[in-house]
Amino acid sequence: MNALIIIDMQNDFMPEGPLGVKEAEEIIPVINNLMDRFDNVFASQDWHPKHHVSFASTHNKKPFEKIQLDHGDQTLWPDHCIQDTFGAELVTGLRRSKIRRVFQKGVGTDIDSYSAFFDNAQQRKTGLDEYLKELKVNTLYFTGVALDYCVKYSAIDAKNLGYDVYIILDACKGIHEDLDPILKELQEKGIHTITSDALAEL
Ligand code: VGL
Ligand code: ZN
Repeated sequence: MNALIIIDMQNDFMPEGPLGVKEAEEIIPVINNLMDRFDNVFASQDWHPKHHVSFASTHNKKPFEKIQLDHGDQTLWPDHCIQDTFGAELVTGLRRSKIRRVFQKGVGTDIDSYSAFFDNAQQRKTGLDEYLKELKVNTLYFTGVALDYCVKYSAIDAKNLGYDVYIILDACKGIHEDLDPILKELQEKGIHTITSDALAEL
């Protein structure tokens, strides 16, 4: 059993949003076209309370500075994906009706969550793993944003949780210009990369 996992395709991560990922809107049709090929489709949703610990504004600092928290470094971001705002909604144009369930993350005020499975201290679970295991899903295909943050950490957790993991490269966009070192790191961990064209031929 396989599943397509769509990471954080939300209005605030689109190019015009406060934490815009370059060209992120280009992958909406790519993801939509992939949906029918999978047994299950799930999405994650970055879902922060106001004054979240990951917001630079909370600390009177500038976005992209780093601070030290108990469990490690925290990069500070512009305010984004605040619960119940338009920016936190799944992006307009995504085929919402095809998504079986949406898992929210980053909901605690004092801790961030890049992964769709656990918070950044690897403590709080989102419920995604339990749900997938109940459905006997063993192979995961990741899409969405940002390839170098939430897609990356979700894929690493998925691999550690025992899934066979693929990242669909043309269905992801990253924040950094040079994604090659990240792709290399992921491949070294046994995570596969594939394109949607190659998938169509399987
Ligand atoms: C993300 C930074 C902060 C992501 C979420 O979805 O990759 N990045 N919050
Ligand atoms: Zn966030």
